[in-house]
Amino acid sequence: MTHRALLALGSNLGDRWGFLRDAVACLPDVVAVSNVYETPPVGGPDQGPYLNCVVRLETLLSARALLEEARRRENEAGRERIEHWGPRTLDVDVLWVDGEEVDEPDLQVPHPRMFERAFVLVPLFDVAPDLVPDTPEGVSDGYGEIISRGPLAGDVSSVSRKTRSGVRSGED
Ligand code: GSY
Repeated sequence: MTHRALLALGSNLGDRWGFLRDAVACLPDVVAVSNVYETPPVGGPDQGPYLNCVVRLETLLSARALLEEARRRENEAGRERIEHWGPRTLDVDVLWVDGEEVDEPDLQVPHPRMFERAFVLVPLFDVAPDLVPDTPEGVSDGYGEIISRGPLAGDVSSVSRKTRSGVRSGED
């Protein structure tokens, strides 16, 4: 039996749209892709804004196997691990796997900060609204602002989606 898994993607270096698109195209078992949001950077040095989205998978893969997929996608994007929380071409985090909990040094699922980050919760709501609390607490990175600014026009999935009115053009 397959199970649902959620992965968060972010990019704030180089061809942000291209890195997200390539990663989504190469990830296995993707069944839904959120809108893309431009979000202020959280933590780390002074750096540019991120593009963030969340993908939903229906998969047989475990959280550990999904982490390996995530690392492969990051390496393909030329990700360099120079500075903790520093700018990056691509970040792929395993947020959630239905029925699985992991607490190991290199992998915690559910992701320990997923409910504190507006850049995760807003796109997560697009593809798995049941996982988003009605009134998220302890979110400090501009939840209301990201929602009111809305998603960017543009799509990182190969499945075309109609551009909705009121969305900003966000192509770099
Ligand atoms: O934890 C993922 C990488 N990351 C992000 C991100 O994806 N979006 C925003 N807005 N800030 C971030 N800071 C880090 S580190």
